Order: sequence, then structure tokens, then C-alpha cells
Amino acid sequence: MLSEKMEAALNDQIAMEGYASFFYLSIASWCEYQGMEGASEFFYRQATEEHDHMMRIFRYVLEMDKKAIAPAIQQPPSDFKSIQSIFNDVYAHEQKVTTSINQLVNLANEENDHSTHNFLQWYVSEQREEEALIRSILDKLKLIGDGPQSLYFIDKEITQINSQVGNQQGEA
Ligand code: OFO
Repeated sequence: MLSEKMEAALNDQIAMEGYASFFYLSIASWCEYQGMEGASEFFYRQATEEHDHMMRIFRYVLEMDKKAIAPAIQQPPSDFKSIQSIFNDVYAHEQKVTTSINQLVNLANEENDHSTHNFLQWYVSEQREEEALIRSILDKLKLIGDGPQSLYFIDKEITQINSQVGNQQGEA
């Protein structure tokens, strides 16, 4: 059974994941427009993943016999300063999502809601992986620096990450 408070909190998380999906879609568009194919592929995939995150909660709420709310589409930014600033923003955004997931876990604990607690563990792991991935990209961006050919090398690095992540998903 889900409390009303938990139902509302999960619906807020649905909206947050939905926003993340459109935020990453917007970044993918910007990257493709700038000719950064590797980075755009990376963010198209992130956008799809965030949509999946949203749907998992959506279906869970309904499975628990409560009402899942399709969220309003909030306009994400469509212009970005640089690929470096994008990854800084994305890292900050993922940290915000992690805080929100942790708060949901706390609420599940307070309410002795073992089912939701169990359901949320997947998100706890996912956030740890997402943060580690973005941090590793930020480290690479620092190493590459912002010299004249940096965009070329950054995009090449991200293309390589795409194939690694693609292989991992194929194995899963
Ligand atoms: Fe679903 O927020 Fe990122 O992973």
C-alpha cells in the first residue's frame, strides 16, 4: 500500500525524470547542431534512459493501485555555452536527482514501506553509476583541456564511451 504522501512524492519523481529526459534531448540537439556526433549520441541515449526511469516509477505507482500522473513538459534550456559547461550542469543535475532519490528512500523508511524501499534500490545503484560516468567524462575533459582541437578529441572520447556503454547494455 502506498500512502498519499508517498504517492505524491513518487509522482514528483516521475516529473523529475521526465524533465531529465527532455533536458538531455535538448542537449543532444545542441551537440548535433554543433557537429558533435559522439556527444549527441551520448545524450540521445541518456534521454531514452531517463524516459525509462520515468516509466518504471509510473508503472510502479499503478501497480500499487494509485494514480500515476503524466507530467507537464517544462521547457529545458536550448542553448549552452560549451560542452564543458554542459557536463558540469549534467553532473549537478544528477546530484540533484540522487538527493531526491535519497529523500524518497528516507520517506519509505519513515513509513515502513518496504515495497517502495525495495523498488528504489535500483535507482540508488543507477544514480551511483550515472554520477561515476559523468565524473569520469569530466576528468577526461580536464585532461584534454580547451585547446584548438579539443572539441574533436572530446567527441572522439565520448564516441568511445558510447561503444563501451553500448557493449555493456548488450551484455546485460
Ligand atoms: Fe534518472 O536520473 Fe539520471 O540517471
